[in-house]
This record gives sequence, C-alpha cells and structure tokens, in this order.
Amino acid sequence: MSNGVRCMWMRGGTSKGGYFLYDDLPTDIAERDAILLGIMGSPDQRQIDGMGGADPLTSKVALVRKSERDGVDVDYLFLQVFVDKAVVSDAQNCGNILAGVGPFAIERGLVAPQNDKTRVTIYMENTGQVAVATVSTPGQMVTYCGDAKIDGVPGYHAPIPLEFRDTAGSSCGALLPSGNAVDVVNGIRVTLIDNGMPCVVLKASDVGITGFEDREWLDANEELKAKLEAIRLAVGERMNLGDVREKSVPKMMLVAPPRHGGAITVRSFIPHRAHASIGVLGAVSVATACLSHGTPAADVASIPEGTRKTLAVEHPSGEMSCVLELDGAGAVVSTALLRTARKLMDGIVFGVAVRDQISMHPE
Ligand code: NQM
Repeated sequence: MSNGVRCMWMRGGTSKGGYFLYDDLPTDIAERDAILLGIMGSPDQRQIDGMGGADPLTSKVALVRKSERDGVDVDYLFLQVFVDKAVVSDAQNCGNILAGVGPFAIERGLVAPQNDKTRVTIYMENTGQVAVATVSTPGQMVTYCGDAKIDGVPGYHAPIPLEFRDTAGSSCGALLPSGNAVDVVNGIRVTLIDNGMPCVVLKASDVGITGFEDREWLDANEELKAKLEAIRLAVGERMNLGDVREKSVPKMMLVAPPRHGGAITVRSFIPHRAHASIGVLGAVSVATACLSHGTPAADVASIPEGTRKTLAVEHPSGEMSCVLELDGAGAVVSTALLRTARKLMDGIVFGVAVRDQISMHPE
C-alpha cells in the first residue's frame, strides 16, 4: 500500500515533528488523523512503527497553508499526536513547532524571501492569534546556520525571533479564566492562567518537591503525577476547557525560586510527562503569572523593574528568556523570545492508516 505524503521533518525550538501543506493531507479530519497516527506510529509507547520519538515533544505536526487573512502570510494548525493513545488533538498551540513554520513556508514557496531577513506573519489557528517570525534569508535563501544558541538544543543555529501580541485568554477566553489570581484546588493554591497556553501554576513545595528535580525523577514519581492529574481534571471546566481527560491542556507548572540569576524555576508536566525544558507559550504564561501579586509564582519569583521586562524562566535544561512588554496598567501586551529551527528531512513519509490496518486484518 502506498499512501505517501509530502512532508518536511524539522526541529522547531526544543521540539520535533512533521510539517505538511494542508493540501497534501485529506480534508476529512478522521482520515487525516488516521494517517498522522500511522506516520508517527501511535498508539505505542515506543512508536517503533513510525517517525515519532516516543515522547510528546517529538510527536508533533504542523499543517501550513497560504493565508487569505489581511496582513497574514500563512495559517498554521498545530496537532499533538499522542504517543500511547490513538488521539490527535488540536486543543493546544505550540510555540516551539511554530519556530519551524516560517522557514517551511518560505521553502514551500508560500512566502517570498527578502534579502537577509524575512518576516513571516503567522495566524495560529488553534488559538486564533498572530505571531511574527523573523527568518534568516541571506541572498533570499533560507539558512538554518547561525550563531544563536537555545538551551535544550546542542550547537548553534540561525536565530528565529518570535513575537506574540494579545495572547491573553488564547484558549480559555480570559487571562485568568476563573476570575481569580489564586484558587485553592484539592487544598493547593494555584493560578489558572492562559497567556498563550492554558496553565495551572503551583508551588513545587506545596506538592512535596523542591522544583529542582530532573525530568527522569519527575517522570518516575507516580504519586506526584496522580496528585497533579487530580488537580488538572478538577480545573478543566473552570478554565473553560471542558473535560480535559483526553486533552493535552492545561499544562501543570511547578514553580520554585530561581537558582541561576533568572526570574523563576519551573518544572512542567505537559500534562502527563515532564518537559525536558519548557514550552514557549507555557513559559510566557508562567512569566505572566509572576507579575500578579500574591500568586504562587509571584511568591517565589524575582522580577526586574520597568515596563519592558526580560524574565529568564529556568528549566531542567537551562533557561528561556521571555521579553514581556507591559501597558500602563501593568498588563502584558506583547512578548518576544528567541528560537531556532532546523530542516532534517524533506521527502515522502508513509503512514498506514489505522483503518487500512483494520481492513487488512478482518476478524
Ligand atoms: O508552550 C510542549 C513544546 C510544547 C509546547 C507542550 C510549546 C508552547 O515544548 O508553546 O512549545 O507544552 O506540550 O513544544
């Protein structure tokens, strides 16, 4: 059976996945998702029969098309392909995979490259918001080579600065969807917040850990994970996300004081595995929570002065610096941060659709 699909495999920030043109996949969502599950090799813990890397961070998909919206170059839909479940979810955005969208759009001819740098305006369909990525295009050609370094990725690459505006309430309808800066859930003080990514922010010490543990230790701690999942399921409705059992949001963000001169330390669960570093919009949402007085994040954070603040969010593999621009009332109106991306493969990928597998082996 040959159901090959044109695809570019890319690292976007600290994540990795398949980038597709919309037109190269079926429009029927069930059919499309079956093909994507087959491509990734899901559901299977090891994703041995597919391209996925047995990790939610490497089981991601971007669908990209030329935009018909005013002032926008391309539309980007992010899909999380679950590793161990036959689930493909569009319930969240992804700022790391976003980093590859600009170069991909230029390489596929959706955006004309300019000399030296090309600004690509991207409509993020998952949340209905816009981001601008600046791609290095010396001689009107995309380059992935450069001298930018991001923590969590070895080596140096071309910088891809990302800018976001008005991300508050991206999926939850409001920055603080419960109307409170602090709620108490299962006896734990939490901030329910969405500045680009729905997050539950709580103090690591309130769930019995320091917040400086490594990913492997966190992933092996079933008792902690059960405690966090109980909180997550309890707040889904309050965050306007409905039943979140089969959703990859909200993310669980465990915070502690900074240790390396940054603003805060975070260990995140996305939501069932610990993140190796931190998500882009997840970091922006935690950084925003630091600015609300009396919240668990503000209690442990060290915040610089001024209406333009750089908050280094410390994570298990280094830090992510988020630049927050505040208005006169202290609300965050725009954010910027640095990512890199790299093209890994451009060609045809094969995904045996789940329904084909079933029809090949009738009962
Ligand atoms: O928060 C992982 C990642 C992400 C999401 C996740 C992300 C973001 O690191 O914008 O980038 O939270 O599922 O790719």
